[in-house]
Amino acid sequence: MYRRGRWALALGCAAIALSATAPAGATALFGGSAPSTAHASDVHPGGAVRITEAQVRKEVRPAEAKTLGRAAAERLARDRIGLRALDSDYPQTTRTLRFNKLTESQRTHNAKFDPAQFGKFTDYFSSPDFGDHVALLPTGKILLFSFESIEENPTKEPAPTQIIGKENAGRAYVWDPARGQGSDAFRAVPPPVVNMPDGKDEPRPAPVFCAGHAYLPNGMVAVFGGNLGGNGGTGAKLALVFDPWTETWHEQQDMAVGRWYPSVVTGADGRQFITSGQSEIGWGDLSMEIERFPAKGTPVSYNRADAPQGQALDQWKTDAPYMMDYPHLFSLKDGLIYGFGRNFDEQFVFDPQTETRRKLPDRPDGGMRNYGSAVALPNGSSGPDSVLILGGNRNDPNTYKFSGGRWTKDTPRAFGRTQDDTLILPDGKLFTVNGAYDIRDYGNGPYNPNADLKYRQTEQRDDKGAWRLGPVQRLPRGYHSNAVLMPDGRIMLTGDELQQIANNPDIKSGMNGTIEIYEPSYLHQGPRPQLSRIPRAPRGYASTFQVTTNTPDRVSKAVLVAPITSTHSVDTSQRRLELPIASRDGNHLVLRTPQSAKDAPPGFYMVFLLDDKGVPSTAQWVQLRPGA
Ligand SMILES: [Cu+2]
Repeated sequence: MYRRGRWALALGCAAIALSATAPAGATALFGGSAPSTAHASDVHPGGAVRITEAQVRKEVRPAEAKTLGRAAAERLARDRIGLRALDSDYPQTTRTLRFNKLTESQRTHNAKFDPAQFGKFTDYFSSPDFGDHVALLPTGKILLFSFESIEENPTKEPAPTQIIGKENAGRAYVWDPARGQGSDAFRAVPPPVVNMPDGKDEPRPAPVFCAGHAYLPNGMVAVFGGNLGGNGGTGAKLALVFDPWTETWHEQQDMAVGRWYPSVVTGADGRQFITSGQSEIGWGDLSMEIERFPAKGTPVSYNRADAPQGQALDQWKTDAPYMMDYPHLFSLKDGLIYGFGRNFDEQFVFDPQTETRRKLPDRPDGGMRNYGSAVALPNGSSGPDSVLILGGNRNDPNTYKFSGGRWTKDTPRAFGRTQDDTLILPDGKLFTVNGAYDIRDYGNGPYNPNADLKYRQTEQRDDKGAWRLGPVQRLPRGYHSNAVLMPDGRIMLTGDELQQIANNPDIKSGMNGTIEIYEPSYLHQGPRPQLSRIPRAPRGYASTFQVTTNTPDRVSKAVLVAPITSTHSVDTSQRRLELPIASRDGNHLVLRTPQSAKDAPPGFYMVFLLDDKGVPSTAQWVQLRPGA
């Protein structure tokens, strides 16, 4: 029935006349690769679908009228007319042509890259979700969530951000890579049905998109905020937990304030630090309160059988005065929470013990950064003490490092990009994918899916900090794009509903998202070390544990890599630590765990064994838990 909902919604917008301007996509297909300087600002408003009684009479199928009754047959007839109207609003041929062209240009461009040097894009397949929010689960599966789009025309806004009522709903799926790439590899795990406080009394799957998220120490994913609807982005108070072990959602008590575009990080104490986001009043009114989950008096759950249910949050004594949403939060090795705001002068450090904050020096770029990537840099066997701010300014290729209380300019990338994602690979190198010119702008004006193709280029940073461009991804992916390092060492790309809608060769298939797989160069450099066994029980800090390998001669390092949960280029969980090898005995290696929860907050981590070139094994999971 959701199809009906979608065109009926377009009908609901009938007061808005069709724009007199031709849709942007129709004429400028595959234009030059240089970004247009004349930046179109005409956003094409939603079109009207007007259906006359005569049209309905003509469309009604006598067989349907006979078996279902006249009223039902008329409803179906209206649906068909409505869907055709939406189709004609943006031709399928344009989507197919653009997709074919991207496929072909990817093939040609990537032919020159040696996979052993640059890695290789291997797979591209349909997904039932856009993947605007992702979380690698400690089961090896990947949680994808977003919303039902309200548009199949990529020159219009596809997200129900401005919708108040039942069309403003969330959706979620789990992809199991072990089951391959067909539709049965995905399982629908819809968010719990809630009745949003929007005055509509229209219960629907919780609109948990444009929220913030982080892992709980028991491997679950806590999601805070979402879309209340309207006014340019209005925050919901939702607090939900996704249990990967049972693949079920659990509602918690509401937050004190609404949050649309908040950030969340898990601290050394295993609790979530939640701040920022547009408030319940809407865009421009930010929620500066800092909330904590669970509340101070509630014990943190380390047990995978204990899904929090109806737990309360509480508030810090201080607040976080960010004027821009989605700040980058990191819990660094001193146990403090660092919050790097998008404005240059909104850099703070927060102390979970004293619930106080302190201002950090201004970021030297002296400006505002759009959504863009940031990572906590690997620091040997210690937790990270430095952060690299990368994306967010299309005019600034520089990267900025915060370390030891001060900023330095770090090695530049080839060009500036926003909406990018940067991953820490098991070998410690950084890898950037995705990116765009601006929000829903790929270089040729807003809501024009024809992209400046330079943003499809991946870019990799070596041990010395030097960047080099690599193979191109299939789709341009900007706003709402994501990338995930998988336990087998491959990288999954997804997200950006506008591009996924714009390039769907079959928009009526019911699969309106896509996933791309990239194999880093380390998967093309011969045999890999093997990690055969790891203890299942949680491990404590400053202790040791034994792993088994069939390739002891090929193991020179062991590393701990945190899983990724990300959205809007914000990923607060990524970190990589070496696990020193304490001793070796045949096929057995004894590994040392991190010194304290400040180095690596409690939770589930991937353990990779590496050879001397940095080629990783497939990972296995270990849970770090204080006192275990
Ligand atoms: Cu968003």
